[in-house]
Amino acid sequence: MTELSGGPALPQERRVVTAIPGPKSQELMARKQAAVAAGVGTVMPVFAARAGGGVLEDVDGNSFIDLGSGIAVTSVGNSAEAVVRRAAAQLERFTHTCVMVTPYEGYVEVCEELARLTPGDHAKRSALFNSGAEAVENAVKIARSYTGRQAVVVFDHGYHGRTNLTMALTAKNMPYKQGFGPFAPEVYRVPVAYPFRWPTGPENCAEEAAAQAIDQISKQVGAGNVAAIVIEPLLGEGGFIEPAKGFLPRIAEFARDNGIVFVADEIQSGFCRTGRWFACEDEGIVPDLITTAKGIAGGLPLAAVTGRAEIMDAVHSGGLGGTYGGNPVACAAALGAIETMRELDLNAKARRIEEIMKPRLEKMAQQHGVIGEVRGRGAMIAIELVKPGTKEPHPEATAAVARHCHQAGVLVLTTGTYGNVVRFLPPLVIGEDLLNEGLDVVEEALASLG
Ligand code: PLZ
Repeated sequence: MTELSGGPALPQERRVVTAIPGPKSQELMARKQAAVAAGVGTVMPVFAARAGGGVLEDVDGNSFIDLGSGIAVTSVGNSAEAVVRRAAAQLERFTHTCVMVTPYEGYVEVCEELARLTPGDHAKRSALFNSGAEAVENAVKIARSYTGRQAVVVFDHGYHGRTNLTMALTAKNMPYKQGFGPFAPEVYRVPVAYPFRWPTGPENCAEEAAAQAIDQISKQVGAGNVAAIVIEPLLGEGGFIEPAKGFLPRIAEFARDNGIVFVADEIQSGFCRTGRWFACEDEGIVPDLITTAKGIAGGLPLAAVTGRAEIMDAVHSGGLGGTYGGNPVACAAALGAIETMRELDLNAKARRIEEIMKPRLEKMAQQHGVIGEVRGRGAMIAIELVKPGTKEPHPEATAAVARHCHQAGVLVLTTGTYGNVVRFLPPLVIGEDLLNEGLDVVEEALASLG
């Protein structure tokens, strides 16, 4: 396990030594309430002290099995050796110049890696930013500049960020949009192929959803007005929805036929998370533009837009930028994260995690009617909870399962438009024993629902 964890030599164990939250966390939480804006919520009320490999230790000495990776970020583990080594070396050399003032090699190296790793062997260019939302915004800017068109098409259950434009692109109102409008115009939402909830059943889902989406785009927006179609190949915040097979290729084909820039938002699903460098590879999709963030830099803030050279280069010089985009320390960390992914073959590790998790969760689904569906790929796996015998979402049971896990020393996250999905995003370097122990606790949590 230690050979995989890379991070600080933290005991790779679950250990609950106080009530959750413990006294030190409670004290800090009181300070948080007095100093931090109420809008900045918290999933689990404990404060972090250290993290590495598959665990997160809190300030009271509790050690949690990490099945969240800070929302799919620390795929290489927290403070992974190569990330720390490279970032620390860069910190000593210089912390910032601003790439628009004085460029540096690390920025170029990250863009070279992105050209190698993203799907397609066409000429590519990249631009780096600080957050996923910023990358998505820039993908839209680039697509508009290239096409000379304005409309952007997104999908039911999609999530793309919290800035003004990306709030418009995001489907779910609470908590992301409520009270924050007006939103950016020229954004159109169409159906996505969500097999579990498709009215006529999963068999017809891909074909019918694609037909509806294409019909709406053609009739309501006009294909010739659309600059970009933006989609997550595996939808994250919407509930780990895998669009029915065939849907994505059909939409990509429609985009190609109509001169629309096809943007894959792989901010959550990218960089080995689903057992491939990018989730869209599973259906052989080559996006025109791809947005990445989260897993790319082992925990430091970095995001990118990568795509066809002719599209990326359509923007005038000076049209893309930002003071911190592609910060040198974040770039060094990204090179360390990518090195770790290659060296430890984290794609294989993600597939192995699926092999362990899926059969166990399927078995739990047979025993507990509350699990409506087990889905996902690689280390991006979820259970959708329903009122047993129905497809009615069960957010209360979902919250109860998460709470039980937290109290027992397992960090899990929930997700979904209906708040009824428990999602698992372990660091890809997690030890198998630890992962299995985490699943034991999930099983106890389900059993405790009665
Ligand atoms: N696109 C597909 O998953 C971020 C959101 C957490 P940022 N997902 C986690 C929260 O509640 O704010 C995400 C994503 C996809 C874009 C984003 C946005 O990335 O780095 O959070 O801006």
